[in-house]
Amino acid sequence: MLSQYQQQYAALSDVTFSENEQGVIFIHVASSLAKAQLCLQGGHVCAFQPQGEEPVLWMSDSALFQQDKAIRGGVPVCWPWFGPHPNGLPQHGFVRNQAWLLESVEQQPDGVITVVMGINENEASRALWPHAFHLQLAVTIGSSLEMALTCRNVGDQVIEVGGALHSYFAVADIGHTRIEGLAGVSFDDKVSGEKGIIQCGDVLIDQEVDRVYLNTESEIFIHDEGQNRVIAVSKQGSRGTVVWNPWVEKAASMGDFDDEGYSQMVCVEAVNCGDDVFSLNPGENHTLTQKISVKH
Ligand code: TA6
Repeated sequence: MLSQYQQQYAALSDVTFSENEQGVIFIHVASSLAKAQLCLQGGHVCAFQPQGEEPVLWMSDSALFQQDKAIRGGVPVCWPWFGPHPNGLPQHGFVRNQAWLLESVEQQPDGVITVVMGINENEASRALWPHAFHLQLAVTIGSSLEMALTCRNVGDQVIEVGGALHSYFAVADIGHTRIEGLAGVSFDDKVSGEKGIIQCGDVLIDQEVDRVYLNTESEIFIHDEGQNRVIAVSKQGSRGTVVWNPWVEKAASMGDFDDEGYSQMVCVEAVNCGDDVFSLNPGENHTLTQKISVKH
């Protein structure tokens, strides 16, 4: 597959491909606008760095890039559900653990590059979730990063679908970071178990935080004060926003999460969960989008 992709897209000098020892294929983008790295394992955006900026996405130094393993950082795709499954199926669904196919790569005259990755039902997915689907992630790389996750019901039954773009953002220092845009929004706290708490002001993180904010379509502003920048995250097709930082103990308990990594990351996730999961009739689509940009 690697040589096929290299030949197919040889004319795009800003796009190259590589494969690691575990057979994971990476797509490297280096244009005048930004650098990015994607991989077909999990349909995963691993890195994004606009020209003149520091990296925007966080990736654990001990992340694993291998078949059947979710990647600890960047933007994992959670689908067809977010979080734990009532029947003990894999947390955050199964597509982040599977190899996707590269469907297309295009570059516009202005230098913006769009990479489309896709996955269909397969023997492994049917064993977990007996439905036919096509899932596609279109990643548009320019001075901002746009992601559009579109699922299509290609079966003959109604399916219920949730999911998330589980984005890990890089910050200089979590102690000098605040998250604006959720004031007044009700959230369920997965750490304390409390539900229906109203957010007062910006979200500050000085302990483990795992919050599901409900009924919000707000744009989020991550004030990365240590780097004098704001990471703006807007979304469509989702009414849930999750904010997560594992803090010291939970970070240390995850083998693929750097022990000190918690101090330089925060997850802000565009989510379809709870009463925001949706039913798709045969032939219907749903698209979840997010746009990530850096402002000063
Ligand atoms: O989005 C927050 C969360 O649901 C946390 O509860 C934590 O489990 C995190 O996702 C990471 O999950 P993972 O399965 O990738 O380790």
